[in-house]
Amino acid sequence: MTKGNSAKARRQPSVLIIGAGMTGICLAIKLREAGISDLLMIEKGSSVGGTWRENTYPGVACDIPSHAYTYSFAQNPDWSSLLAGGAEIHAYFKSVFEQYQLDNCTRLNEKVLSSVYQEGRWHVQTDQGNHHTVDLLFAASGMLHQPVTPELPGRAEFSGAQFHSAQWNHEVELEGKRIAVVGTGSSATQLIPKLINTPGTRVTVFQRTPQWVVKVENEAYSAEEQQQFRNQPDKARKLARQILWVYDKTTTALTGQRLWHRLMRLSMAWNARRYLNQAVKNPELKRKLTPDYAIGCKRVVLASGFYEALQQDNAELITDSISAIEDNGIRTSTGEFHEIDVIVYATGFNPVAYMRPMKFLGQDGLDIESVWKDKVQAYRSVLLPGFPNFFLMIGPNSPIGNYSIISIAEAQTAYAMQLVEAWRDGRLDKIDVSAAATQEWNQKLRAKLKDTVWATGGCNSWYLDADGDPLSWPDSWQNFLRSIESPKWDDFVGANAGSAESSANA
Ligand code: NA7
Repeated sequence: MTKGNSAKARRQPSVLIIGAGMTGICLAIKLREAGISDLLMIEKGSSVGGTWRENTYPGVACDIPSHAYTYSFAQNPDWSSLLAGGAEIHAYFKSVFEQYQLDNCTRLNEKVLSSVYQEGRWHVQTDQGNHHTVDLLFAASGMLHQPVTPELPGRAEFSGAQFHSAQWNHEVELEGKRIAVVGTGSSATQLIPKLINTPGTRVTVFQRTPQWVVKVENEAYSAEEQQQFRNQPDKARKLARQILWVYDKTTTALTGQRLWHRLMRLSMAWNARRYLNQAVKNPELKRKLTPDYAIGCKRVVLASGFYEALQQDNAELITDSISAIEDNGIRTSTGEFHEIDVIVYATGFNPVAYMRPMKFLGQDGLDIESVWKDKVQAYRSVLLPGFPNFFLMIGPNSPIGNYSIISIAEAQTAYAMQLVEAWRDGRLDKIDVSAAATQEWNQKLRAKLKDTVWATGGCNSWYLDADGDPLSWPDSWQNFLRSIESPKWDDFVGANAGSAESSANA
């Protein structure tokens, strides 16, 4: 069989991608490269770039060095510093989007309200009154996109401005204001120094749990270094590989209890404690900032100015819990009252929202809300039994500790593309895994997850679901790659891999 004939016989799918963030852009590029032209990407926001469009708080930056937070197929020699800021990263995604001319398959300011699988196709309804019927559906809506603002008593009574870190209100003038920051996660530790260094502010930080903080100086790249990256693309690639190697090793150290895992965690903890000891002299403040759980249990914070800023005269760290918000301030459990003009909730995200809250029905009316009622889980993070021809990108157990989510998205895209090709040439009539394979997969994952520091480290974090099971990948990056290197055809409903393989090779 000639290549030309084989191409003719192949099915040409219509494809819809929900979300034009980092993953959606990657998918659109790879689908087009595979010759799929009937492609639509729907984005609820007014521009592409997902989390980097949404998060505009002062100091927003990536906690993964820029050269490793770059598509492997779209290097960027121009990164300004080791850890690029949010606006620069957003500009990078927009430039890749433009470079690959994805604007002609993308609709902005349109939100998907429902996706229903009927008679072998997905029927997608949007808030603009549009209805799309497609063969293949991808949810690339990201993992941490639904901000959570705690229901603190009296929150509605507060007369000043209050907003979540991911919904920054740039209309609010901060100079000279008394600002409360609730939370001390990765977002808070980036924005707190900026607020403290804003003229005339008084910043009160409400910490529920201290963080493990590893010092990383965000050094700028010189024009000469950028020129070298431009002239020698291999130099940037090598740097990315080195960074990812370190991230892989440190992340893998969080996944087990063998001697080397524990020694490595000890060394990471020693490093973080040394920074705390060097940066914070006041014993009481040091005590408040010292974590009492294992390092890595929560996402490790990479910072260089957080401890330093907290010691400025206009900053205060409160560790008593918040009992109520009143008209003009915050009262803690000790009865102490803090007068506040602006409250910033740096309180994180719902990690299990995924493509929801849209209505999502699979085969025979199967409702995702009932499937996920007791447990949010997937098959190899990407597939959901009973929801054929659907791909959940960055689904449950996708995060690999602090590892670059771009590498993860690219690997999942490559896996999905193999399944798309199998559908196109008839090896799969529909892309659907069996419930038994999904159950078996999750049992294996859970057995491995129980040894990880996320499960055993004695903390609460967004890595954990409601049952306390980690939503992260419990092994090394290499093993993650292996797990989705190629589909295990026996796990698929009605797979005909063997005969199709032979016909394709005929
Ligand atoms: P995180 O890492 O989920 O941090 C949220 C912070 O907010 C954390 O310090 C929480 O304390 C705190 N929090 C949450 N609810 C409350 C209430 N009710 N009272 C006091 N404090 C509260 O979110 P981020 O936005 O910082 O980072 C999310 C990810 O985005 C990050 O890991 C990167 O991957 C990018 P807790 O520790 O739970 O006691």
